[in-house]
Amino acid sequence: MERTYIMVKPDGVERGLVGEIIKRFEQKGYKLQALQLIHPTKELLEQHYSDLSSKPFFPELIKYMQTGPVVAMVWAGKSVVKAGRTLLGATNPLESAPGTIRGDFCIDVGANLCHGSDAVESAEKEIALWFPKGVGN
Ligand code: DAT
Ligand code: MG
Repeated sequence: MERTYIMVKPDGVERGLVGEIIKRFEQKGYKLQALQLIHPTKELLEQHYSDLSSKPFFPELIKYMQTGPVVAMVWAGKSVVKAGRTLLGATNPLESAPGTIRGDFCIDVGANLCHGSDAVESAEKEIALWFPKGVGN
């Protein structure tokens, strides 16, 4: 079964949107396989976002991701990687469609509430990175 890595970022946790984000994946029909509240280290975040290390916003991104705990999750189901990205909405919340999580709840690309893997291979890499002991099933 296809899996993806979904993470509620510090602003999503702080704003009390964890339940709302979980609800949208549940009501779509996806299955929650693992969930953990994590205070990520700089090293973990730099690995997670290694593809973006040359971007000008990278230092700020790593700093923002350490402003509070994140909720790390694994979701499973048919085409969950692509459909998960659709549920999240476009990266820039000003371009995210209404009805998506980012489209409904935020306006700032630097605080866009949630992360979702962009491909099956990156999903498996991210799951291994955030759940090094495995997801238990
Ligand atoms: P996504 O999170 O939609 O996969 P991404 O992988 O391109 O987007 O970027 C990761 C995060 O980095 C994104 O969620 C928010 C931040 N980011 C991306 N582009 C940015 C920009 N132009 N300015 C500030 N932050 C940005
Ligand atoms: Mg990305």
